[in-house]
Amino acid sequence: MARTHGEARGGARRWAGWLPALIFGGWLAGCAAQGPSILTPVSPKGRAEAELFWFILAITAGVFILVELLLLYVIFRFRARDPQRIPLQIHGNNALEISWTTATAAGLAVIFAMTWRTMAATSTPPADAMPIKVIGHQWWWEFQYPTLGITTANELVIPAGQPIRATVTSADVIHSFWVPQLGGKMDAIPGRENVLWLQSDVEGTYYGQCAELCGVSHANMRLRVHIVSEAEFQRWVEAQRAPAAQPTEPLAQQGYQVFMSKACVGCHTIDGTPAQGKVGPNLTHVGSRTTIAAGLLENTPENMARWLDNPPAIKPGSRMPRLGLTPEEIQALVAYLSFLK
Ligand code: HEC
Ligand SMILES: [Cu+2]
Repeated sequence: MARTHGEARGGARRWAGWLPALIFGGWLAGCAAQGPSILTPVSPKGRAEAELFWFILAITAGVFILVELLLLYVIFRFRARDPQRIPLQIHGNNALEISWTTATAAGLAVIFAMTWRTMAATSTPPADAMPIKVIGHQWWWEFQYPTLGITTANELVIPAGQPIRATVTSADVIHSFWVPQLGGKMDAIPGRENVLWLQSDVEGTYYGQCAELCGVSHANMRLRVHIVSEAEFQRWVEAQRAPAAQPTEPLAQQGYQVFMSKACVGCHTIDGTPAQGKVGPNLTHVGSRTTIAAGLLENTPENMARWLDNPPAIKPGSRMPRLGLTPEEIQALVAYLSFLK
């Protein structure tokens, strides 16, 4: 009995020895992957926050190294050479205690001041910011551009260099809007509007993710931010403001009929048609998005067919139910939806 116990302990200890190596290795691998990390910021806000992170890391790493060096010094300098001897009994050392208390307080005061400064510099968007409304839904994102009259989903399009004043809220439970390279998270709380400054000079596509556990498909609630040139943004705005395309080919026309005769109209809006539902994403220009179902699937005809056939199989808990469509209806719907550029 005692032997097995001892062996188990020894085994655990052997593994514990490897743990730091595993964690450190995983951390290095994470850096190499260059994913959507707060350490590769592309926005003024993200850069300010990353600088603060490195600053605090430098201070705390300095403290760590100092403490470990002192510890090693004490271990070797004062180790018990004669186990029989009772060490010198002292009550304390006022000078030492006062100095390490004030040094710690001073260090924390510096960190507090730097954090305060960064928060003050990043919490309010510049005055010329363009407003965008961000609304979290289980399990997708709605984006409204009130000054442009555009409503879209899951993919934000922003011109490079243009500051955005995002007001973040939720239609159901608490979510959290997070695009790591653009800076901090912002809670999406029902009945409340939190303001977040978004901006980037670096064109490209950046990944985001809901960062607050919001139900079974929380991990499937993704988003993308496309930072594009001013000219490209103007083209996008024009296309988004145009009414929904009228299908011209027979299969797409048939798809239009299926859409308007099914439950789809109760949940989805397609501008310029009788479909005015507000439960799911606005589909007026769904064909212009690169993904569907909140970044889960590339927007291809095959994936669209898979989604329409059985949404909860792709996204557990999906608020779009399985509607029992026939393969013919699905093909017609796919033809119509990919028409809506
Ligand atoms: C009960 C409401 C409801 C009905 C009925 C419904 N949908 Fe949906 N639909 C949703 C919701 C909610 C989503 C968002 C799912 C998600 O990403 O979590 C969605 C997503 C979609 C998407 C993906 C959009 C995107 O940009 O990600 C398409 C396309 C779509 N629905 C088409 C249809 C069609 C076609 C019908 C009718 C056959 C239909 N829906 C019926 C609620 C509904
Ligand atoms: Cu969420």
